[in-house]
Amino acid sequence: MQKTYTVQGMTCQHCVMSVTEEVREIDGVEQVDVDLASGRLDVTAPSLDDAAVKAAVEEAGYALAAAGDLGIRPA
Ligand SMILES: [Cu+2]
Repeated sequence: MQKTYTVQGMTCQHCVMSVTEEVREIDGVEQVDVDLASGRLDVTAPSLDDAAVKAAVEEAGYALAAAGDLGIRPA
């Protein structure tokens, strides 16, 4: 499955790398794609805990967007 979130606060490619590295550390995550311009975060995993994604993004120093509980983008 793939889930898409919105990350706030990223300003450069280094931010993208930080978020990517942290989210990659979540158990079972197969692929992480971050788009700096839109703040779009795509995560691919067999199953995915939104709270774990939120924690990873916060660990990197950023936040998921307020839209929706966890910044999850509507499909
Ligand atoms: Cu940065």
